[in-house]
Amino acid sequence: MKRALLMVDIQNDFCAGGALAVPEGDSTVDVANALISFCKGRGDAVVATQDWHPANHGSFASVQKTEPYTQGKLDGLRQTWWPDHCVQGSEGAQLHPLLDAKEIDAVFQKGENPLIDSYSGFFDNGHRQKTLLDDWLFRHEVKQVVVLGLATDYCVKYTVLDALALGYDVTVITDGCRGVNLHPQDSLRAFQEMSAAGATLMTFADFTY
Ligand code: VGL
Ligand code: ZN
Repeated sequence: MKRALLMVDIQNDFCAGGALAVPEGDSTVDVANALISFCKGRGDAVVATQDWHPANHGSFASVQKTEPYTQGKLDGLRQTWWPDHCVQGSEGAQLHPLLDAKEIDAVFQKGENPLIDSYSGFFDNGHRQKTLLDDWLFRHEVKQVVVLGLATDYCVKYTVLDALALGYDVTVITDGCRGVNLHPQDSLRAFQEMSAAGATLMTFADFTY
């Protein structure tokens, strides 16, 4: 079965010193690099997503003139207002410099539409528009995706749920993920939701055993 490693949003703004720093976000990089090496050695594809917002993105608290980490509605959907992050072309939007980027076969950007947020690598939050990720995986005959990255409770979760709904076999590398945890149990609950929807949860050690 053809497999792809799918690394979600391992970008400067979600790591230490970034605009939307996820606690211990950097610790995903070592796991990602070890998995890249393991998966490449087995002939798997390696792909990544990249949060890629215009400066006027509607999910930014600054655009809504409100406080970051509060909530409202964007395009009829519940929305958390975020600090400005992953602005197209900025340093913060770049993949983490220690990520072994030369091994990545394709990067899929998301979140370009200022009117709607896009947590999943496959669709925007309203499932109105699709990225090129599903088509790419189909063309490369990928049936199984192995997911890790940032953030467990947002982009990893929605990417995994969409992958399952699209019919992929999904494994989540739990120790390769970190969450925002606006509420303390959010990452735990996200892992439970992914598992209940059909994802296999494994540590890096289990996966590479
Ligand atoms: C993400 C919040 C806003 C993520 C992206 O990558 O999980 N979270 N944009
Ligand atoms: Zn974002």
